[in-house]
Amino acid sequence: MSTQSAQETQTFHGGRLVARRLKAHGVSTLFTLSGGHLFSIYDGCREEGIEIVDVRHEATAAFAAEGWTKVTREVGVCALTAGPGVTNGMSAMASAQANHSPMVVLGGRAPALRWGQGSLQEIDHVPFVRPLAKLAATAESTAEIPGLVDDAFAAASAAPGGAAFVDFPLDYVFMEAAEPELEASPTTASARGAPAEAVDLAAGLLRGAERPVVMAGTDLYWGRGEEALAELAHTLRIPVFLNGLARGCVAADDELFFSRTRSRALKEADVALVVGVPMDFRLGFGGAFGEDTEIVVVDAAEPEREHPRGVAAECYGAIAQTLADVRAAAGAQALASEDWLAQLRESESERRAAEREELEDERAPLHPMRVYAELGKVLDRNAIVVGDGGDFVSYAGRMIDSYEPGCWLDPGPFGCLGTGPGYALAAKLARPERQVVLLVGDGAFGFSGMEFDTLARHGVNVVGVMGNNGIWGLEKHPMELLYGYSVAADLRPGTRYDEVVAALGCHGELVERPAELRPALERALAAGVPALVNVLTDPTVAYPRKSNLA
Ligand SMILES: Cc1ncc(C[n+]2csc(CCOP(=O)(O)OP(=O)(O)O)c2C)c(N)n1
Ligand SMILES: [Mg+2]
Repeated sequence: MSTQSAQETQTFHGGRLVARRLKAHGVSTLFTLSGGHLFSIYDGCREEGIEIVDVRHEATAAFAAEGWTKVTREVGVCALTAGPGVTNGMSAMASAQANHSPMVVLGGRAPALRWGQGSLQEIDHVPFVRPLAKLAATAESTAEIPGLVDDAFAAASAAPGGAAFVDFPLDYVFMEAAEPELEASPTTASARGAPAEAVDLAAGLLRGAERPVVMAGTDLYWGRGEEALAELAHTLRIPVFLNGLARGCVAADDELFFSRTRSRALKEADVALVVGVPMDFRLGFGGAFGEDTEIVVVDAAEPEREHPRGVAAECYGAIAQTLADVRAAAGAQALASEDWLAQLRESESERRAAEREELEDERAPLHPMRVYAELGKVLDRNAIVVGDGGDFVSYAGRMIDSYEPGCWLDPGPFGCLGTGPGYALAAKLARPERQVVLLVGDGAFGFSGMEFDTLARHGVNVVGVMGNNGIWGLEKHPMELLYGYSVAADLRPGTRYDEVVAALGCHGELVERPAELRPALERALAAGVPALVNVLTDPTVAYPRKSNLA
């Protein structure tokens, strides 16, 4: 480290100051789409060795930042140009808010000197970004840039995570200032678990349980609680159900992992340890559990919304530590849960056996289940699978098994179509040695299909698998059920999206019959360029849906 006086004499332009703080926080990659307001940040990144990955829509830049975070648990960063660049990135900020994904959004901004005089793309982003962000602020001088970037990382990372937004007036990023002495990487999350009384209450409830369950979600992943959860579940013998980013935190082939019996298990549980997941629509607003189920909530922070039902214990604090403390307080002896586990295993096996017919379905166009049966045969254990679509992705949610944390990326409860290519781009850049497979509906493809150009230009070999049913399936089927007809729900059947990506420099495959699928997948995975396997799927198949969205 250089001395204080040496640092004070050295000045950098504002963009370089931004980049130097990014580097200090370990950022290697910046997602962006060009705009003059960002040039000096680019120049700074170039000087600091931060890779600049440019995309075709700012939504993708911001989704890629979120995707980076989701795969690595390191804060992802994007830079959006002033005005429309920032407005285009707002869906991703909302998505990060709903997913608790820490990310930093850097905004360009019209010059401060002329503020209010009508510069190009002059608009104050802060008021409309603030409701979506952990922090929304404007640099008021060049000198304050480094501290503000640090504030953004700290705000984004504090549980619950989310987007932090800082914009930089054009004049301030071109001007120079000295770099203050700052810590190398100042953000470290608190590791303090929940208070002892809450932990003891939770442990006592679990000790008395005969039909315990763990239902864990996204905050488990953010809190790096997978090992503590596995230890607790295995010691006490508790079946585990996972959703969101918690998928893979207990491997799909772990003897305590269950998925098909979720409805039954949650309803019949006497004690449910609900870890890192809100009781929102995905858990029937608490109604997924039985009326008499005693709920023990474990999360990183107090909930943003009131719990929709009474809970018996609440443990708020660092999740990994809290789970370890609950395990210690509950003792090392297994619960009396073996009968319960055996019953669940039996119904899990029955449900899986009942799927066999669909998995072997010979129809053309294909049944989505057949698509996943074939895909399952070529996926590596650590493949990263990204879902972007309606029914096609609902089937994937059921069928794709995850064995490691950070291997399943869906949009989460904000449910924004078009997230997939950004997530997949970031995932493959962060984990180039792994398979990254993007499952995409034909409808979803329309939002960000141009990003296959981005994948081709940057040599990012994502393999897309499209369920092309020629409809907005997840909307068409429910509307027909409700009204007996549907509007605004049809797309063009059989569109050659494979030819679209081929025109963009990717490898395209069309699959019309089941037997063609596996060889096409193998060719796509080996293509050495990004690829899309355009699978024609049966539009009459509707995902059997139970969850109450409203
Ligand atoms: C940005 C956005 N717009 C609209 C929706 C509503 N929506 C949810 S699923 C869906 C249909 C998706 O169609 P497709 O990707 O073709 O998948 P399919 O259901 O046909 O398998 C729509 C329109 C949404 N979730 N996000
Ligand atoms: Mg569709």
